Amino acid sequence: MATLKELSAREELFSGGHRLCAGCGIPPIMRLLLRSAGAPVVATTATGCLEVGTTIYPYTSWRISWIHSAFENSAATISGIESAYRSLKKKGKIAADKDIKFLALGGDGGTYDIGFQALSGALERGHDFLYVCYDNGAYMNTGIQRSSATPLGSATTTSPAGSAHPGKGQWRKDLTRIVVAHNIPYAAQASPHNWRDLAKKAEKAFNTEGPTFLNVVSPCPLGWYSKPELSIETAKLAVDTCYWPLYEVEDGILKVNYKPREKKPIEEWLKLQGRFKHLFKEENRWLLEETQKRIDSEWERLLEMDGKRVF
Ligand SMILES: Cc1ncc(C[n+]2csc(CCOP(=O)(O)OP(=O)(O)O)c2C)c(N)n1
Repeated sequence: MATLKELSAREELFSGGHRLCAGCGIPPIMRLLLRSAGAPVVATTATGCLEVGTTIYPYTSWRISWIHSAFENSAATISGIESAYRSLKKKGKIAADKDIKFLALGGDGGTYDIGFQALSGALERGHDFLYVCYDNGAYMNTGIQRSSATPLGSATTTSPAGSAHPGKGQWRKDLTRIVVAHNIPYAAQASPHNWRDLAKKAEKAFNTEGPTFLNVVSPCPLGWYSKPELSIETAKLAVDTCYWPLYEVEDGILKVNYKPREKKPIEEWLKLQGRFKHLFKEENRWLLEETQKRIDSEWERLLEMDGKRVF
């Protein structure tokens, strides 16, 4: 893996001056991703904060070839590009030794929900690309609507917390597990607070032939009602509470990449975020307990699978 010195000496391909919010998790994820590719990258981005915040005409933050796809088809767009690349190579119109990496990007709405069909199809067809989902846990760009990635009990504009409901009523979809079930050569979960782990996974994914996938937790001060200056700490707590375990599945073998020495109670992560404020009221205590129980059992299950073949 490239060292920190090497990574920092590489060209900055995601420029500053974009309009993403202060404290948004997306920019550090993108900067590290593009630095980790080690080759030219062609990227597609689904409609969402990343696309809207980086391409306000006539400006762009992208110092690479970049295409805005529709909300639902980032993976289909990259499939077409990658197929064209293979065909041009075959025809000798692109040099055989030329190495270009293909990257599809989307938020959780564009990946877990509306873009899922395109993603699943591209994984099944076996295109050579990396898909990265930045998971900020709601449709943030259009006003904080709940997605299937939104945590249980979270208040969003379409799952408001009040006397009738204590926020979202369902557990989040486990997209990483669903992607793993496509039997692709590499899939992992990462977080921007752990740059080494994220860069290593990005490098591995870019250098693996076939479809690869990274699900990266992405703090969102706007929708999480959290302090921008605490974003990285909030991401770290998502991992230290085991809400967002860092693990990878490589050629079918699962590996837990980080086991907190002291697993923190989920309340520590929740209390930094206004979207969970109502959970600390006495009448909603049961939801906190239910959340903790579910996290504990999912973490235990993951530890049981550590080092084992999962497909
Ligand atoms: C077919 C379609 N439906 C709805 C929209 C409106 N829309 C654009 S972005 C977006 C939300 C994106 O959410 P997510 O993928 O989670 O990314 P984020 O905004 O959080 O970055 C929605 C609903 C659209 N562009 N196209």
